[in-house]
Amino acid sequence: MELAKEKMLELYRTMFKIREFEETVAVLFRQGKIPGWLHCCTGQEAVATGACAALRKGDYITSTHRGHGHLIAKGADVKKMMAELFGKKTGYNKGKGGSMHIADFSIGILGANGVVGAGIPIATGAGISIKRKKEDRVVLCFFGEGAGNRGTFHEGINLASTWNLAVVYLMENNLYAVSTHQSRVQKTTDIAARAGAYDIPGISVDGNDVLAVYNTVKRFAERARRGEGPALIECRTYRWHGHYEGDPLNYRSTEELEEWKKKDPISRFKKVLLMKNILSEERDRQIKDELKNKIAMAIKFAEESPYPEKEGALQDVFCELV
Ligand SMILES: Cc1ncc(C[n+]2csc(CCOP(=O)(O)OP(=O)(O)O)c2C)c(N)n1
Repeated sequence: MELAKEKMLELYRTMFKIREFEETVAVLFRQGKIPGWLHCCTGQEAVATGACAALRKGDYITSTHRGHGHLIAKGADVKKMMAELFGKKTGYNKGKGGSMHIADFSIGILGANGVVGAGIPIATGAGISIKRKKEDRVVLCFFGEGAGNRGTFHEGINLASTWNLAVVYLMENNLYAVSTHQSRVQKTTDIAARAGAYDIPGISVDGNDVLAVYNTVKRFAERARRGEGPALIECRTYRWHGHYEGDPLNYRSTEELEEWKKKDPISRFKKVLLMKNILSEERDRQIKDELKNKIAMAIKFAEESPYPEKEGALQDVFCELV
């Protein structure tokens, strides 16, 4: 189905916003302004963007350690994200959680997650809550191909299939789990075939094609919303940066990276938009300037925000039992 012009432009804007966020925080990290660890998703923007655009505001997502793109695409506030990355009090977790622990329940973001594969049972659990409360929502569960080899993948999907839960499991296959190529830990390359073990639909799509991701997620999210149960989608993509910022990257070749850069999801989609006269070079510049400005404002906000007081270090850590 052909999307409306505004929706197409929105996809383009979101992908660029993610790219700008990631490229900027990578520099800030090298400058020592962001503490801790940083896992960027540059190159994978089409997955987060296409998938979240296929959801409704009330739908849930679960994310990963490489979650900035998922959060931005689901509508997170980049100012609060940036402040969190800086460790500032105005951040999503008052600066005490950092990049891998951002959540915003008000817009269905059930959390990034530093534990690989841990979002899968959370998504299944959210699916159970939707079913019990008879709500009109679906859950979209993002995880990497590394996580797909954990027990949580099989346990989570098995239960969702048996109980017919409204969860779409989306594997972002960027080929590497830290430095380990998928082929070293997994014989099959046909991830979608695993869905057969749970008697649910499984499909692999080009994860650098935002429209392919959008259409596929839309189809299976609507199917789940109708009560027809979960699905497994594999999106094939590639991360341009290292596993973490500072990764020596001695496990893959620059030729491989260059090949994937030719499939850049943003410039590919720009060509489509230009061809359809939805975008002009001038409008493209305007969009990029607006979004660069938005990210620059987020940095200003983060830089000008205070650090949390040391007296509050143990607040929000343990929950009060009533
Ligand atoms: C349970 C667990 N095991 C190991 C780690 C260390 N670790 C962090 S990220 C990662 C690789 C994850 O790969 P994948 O799921 O493919 O996601 P990607 O990094 O490619 O986005 C590993 C092993 C962890 N955080 N949690």
